[in-house]
Amino acid sequence: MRTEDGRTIRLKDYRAPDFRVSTVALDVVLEPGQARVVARLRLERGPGVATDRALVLDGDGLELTRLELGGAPLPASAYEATPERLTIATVPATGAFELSIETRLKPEENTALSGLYRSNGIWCTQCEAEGFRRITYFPDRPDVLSLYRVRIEAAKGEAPVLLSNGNLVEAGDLADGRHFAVWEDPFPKPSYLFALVAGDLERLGDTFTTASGREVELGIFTERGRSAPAGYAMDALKRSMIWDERRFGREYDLDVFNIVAISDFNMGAMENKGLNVFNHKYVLLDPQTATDADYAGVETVIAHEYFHNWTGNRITCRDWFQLCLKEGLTVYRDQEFTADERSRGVQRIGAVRRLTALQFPEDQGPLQHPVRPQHYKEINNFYTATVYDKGAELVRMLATLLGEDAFRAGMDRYFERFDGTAATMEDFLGAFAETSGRDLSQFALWYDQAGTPELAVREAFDAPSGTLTVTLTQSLARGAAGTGTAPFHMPVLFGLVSPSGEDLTPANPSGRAGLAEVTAPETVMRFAGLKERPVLSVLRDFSAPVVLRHEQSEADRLVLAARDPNLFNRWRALNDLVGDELRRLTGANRAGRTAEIDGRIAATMIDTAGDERLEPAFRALALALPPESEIARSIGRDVDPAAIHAASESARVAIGRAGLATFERLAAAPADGPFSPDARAAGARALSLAALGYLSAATGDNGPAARRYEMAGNMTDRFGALAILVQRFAPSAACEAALADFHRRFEDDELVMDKWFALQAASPREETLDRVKALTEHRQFSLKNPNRVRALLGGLATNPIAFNRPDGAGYRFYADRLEALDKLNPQIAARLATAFRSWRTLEPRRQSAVEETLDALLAKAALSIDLKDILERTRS
Ligand code: B3K
Ligand code: ZN
Repeated sequence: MRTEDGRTIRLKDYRAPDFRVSTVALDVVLEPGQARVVARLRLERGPGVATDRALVLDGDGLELTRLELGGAPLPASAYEATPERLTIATVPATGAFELSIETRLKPEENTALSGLYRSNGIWCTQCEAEGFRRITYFPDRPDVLSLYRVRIEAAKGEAPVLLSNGNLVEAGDLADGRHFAVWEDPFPKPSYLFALVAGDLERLGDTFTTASGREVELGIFTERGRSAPAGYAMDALKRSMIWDERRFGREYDLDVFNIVAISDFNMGAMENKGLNVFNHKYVLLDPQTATDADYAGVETVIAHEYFHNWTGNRITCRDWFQLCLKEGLTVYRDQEFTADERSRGVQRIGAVRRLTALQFPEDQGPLQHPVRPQHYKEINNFYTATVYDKGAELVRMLATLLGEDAFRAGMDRYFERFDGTAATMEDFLGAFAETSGRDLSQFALWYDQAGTPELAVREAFDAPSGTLTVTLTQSLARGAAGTGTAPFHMPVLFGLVSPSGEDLTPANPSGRAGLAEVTAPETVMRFAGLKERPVLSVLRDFSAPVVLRHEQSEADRLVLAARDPNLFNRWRALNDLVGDELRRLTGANRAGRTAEIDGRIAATMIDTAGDERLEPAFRALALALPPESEIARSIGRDVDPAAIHAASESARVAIGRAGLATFERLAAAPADGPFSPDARAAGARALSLAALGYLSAATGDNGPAARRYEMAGNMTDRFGALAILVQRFAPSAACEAALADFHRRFEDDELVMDKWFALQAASPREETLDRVKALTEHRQFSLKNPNRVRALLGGLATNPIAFNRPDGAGYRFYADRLEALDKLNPQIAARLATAFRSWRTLEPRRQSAVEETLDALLAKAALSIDLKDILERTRS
């Protein structure tokens, strides 16, 4: 673990690499307890680099066992090797030269899961962002692109399958039951896209013919006996391949595309060229063990990693500051895929819920940073909601501003011009500026100015002349990142709606109807010739990532909630109405008063849920209360999470009572038939479970949920019912019985056990903390498995009551486990530590409890750079 005080790396200090590496020949010998790696690099000094500049290669925890320059061993006096760096003072001034480096690794002891490690007996690698330097010394930066040839050798019994990037060019048996395989990747790539997998794996195979007639062998590799549940992932892969051809004209480029499912993995998946490595959570599914949300997650992640083949791999990033170039763009692409494959409106609502729940608090707190950060200490801490999700919003805004055809033309230009290179945000935006002829310099501010802008909307209607005047005012407060506050160029989609739901949006002679391009601090729009005052539906589809301040009457919002032709805004009107109510109820709650949710709002929710003309998934979303964390963020100061939780609960009970008949009807399980994971069937299940939740709240009777649990024919229903029992009826005999039954049924399935751990950790009671403590001692809990850690500790962190106990016990316990985790896996520890990011908005007692906890943890001697970086920024 690196604990040396991290240097700050700055975008403005970027310099082209001193040395290029044209080819890499890796020879990896896997043996019990160790791996030997020989890397033969063909290097050349970059143009204009001083001829006496030493060769400095990155390392991380490496042990050098042999070094040759130009085929001859180097004397110890000619170089300096530390675990972190290899420095060779004198290398040829001109021309190419060869360096051969031998290192010895201990994959079994690698609990950080970065570099080469072993998971359940399977050797695998994770190199993004800086894991390759844990395998061999290398200029480990994304702008060094090389051709790789990889030879892997292992015992055939232990590792019958040997995989790396590209195409298989040679394989054969060796003495002593060993064998080897050689893989060659014809596309130059940065070291972070290197991958190797070796183990006793089972293969699910298929083929795909690209638009130009190329045959591609598809393989999904899993642990023995688990390839059947990879069928849906394979189907999602083929759909992704067709979609990228049709929508973006992008074909796959190698003869093989392999995916490997691994049980210990730091994130969702990794887009290594031709050899994606996945957390098995995003590959393995069957109706008895996976929920509809799991199916949707697999589809998204499979698509996302596949789409990286063009946005990330064929065109990569010049430096890690440009991370959004591949991540924001690829998230945008996977969102569009989901919108086309499922439902555009429902997809958009889900994406915006995610953005406001995860990115807004980051953008509005101490961990704030621009979509393109300007400095970092540990790059792994910048794989954030801001880079990914806000990054995707920026691409979406570009598409909205330019329109579909001009956006596609810009993408085509980008692919054409930068294929095979390591590019920047300027390169990307430049392609669009060129093809559209538009000036995107103000738009580019979105990448460098941190924070969520506010968009204030004022309306004035002059009845005699029938004129509506709308004033849009944008502003941006300077936040933790201290970046600029100049006005942005943003697309604001809008519409005018008659009280009966008719679309009155006037045609726009100078542009697209319903699109306002806001560039100034204040923009005024006038709509004349209106017979009556229309209802303004603004920021349709959430066309810009802003906090909207629209003083709109409840009556107007109720019109939009019931009738806006724009499905997204219909949802948002309802969601905002409910959000305002939850804030009001929270205030009343803290003042010791009782208050009830407005009956008209509850009625609109219930009517929407019962409206058969709407798709079930949308009706289910209409029933979802705004997340409590979202209410906390919008309150912004002196937050009492327990009061917000109580407000949500009382609203749920009141809505449940008001809509009892509707909820009884909807909660009846959807008709039995063969299970289908498609969006429509999933939407129907979601609606019925949401209704069951309200029914249970209204009646206080656990019977219906307990029965749904027992009768469930699939995991969505079973888990949905169990969640109601654990969230609403714990502690109770019914709840304990269901939890025990669930454990009995699924104890051998790791992925289902994650659900079991997560659910218990999320039960909103103070005593849950003791339960979580006990579960950390459970024989099936381990700090070494990221999924299990995320389930139990991550589950606790989202628990409004147990985590935020006023006595601070939740924070202290959490910090204690972070410290232990940090010794094994700094990346996961740092990620979990972001749970404290909104601490300054808490009421004083909890705030000082967090402060003490952070200070105590920061005072510990041996924290990783990763964890320390998050804690320091959070505390600042
Ligand atoms: N590119 C990887 C994430 C790597 C994270 C490194 N800490 C997965 C993805 O975004 O597709
Ligand atoms: Zn990605």
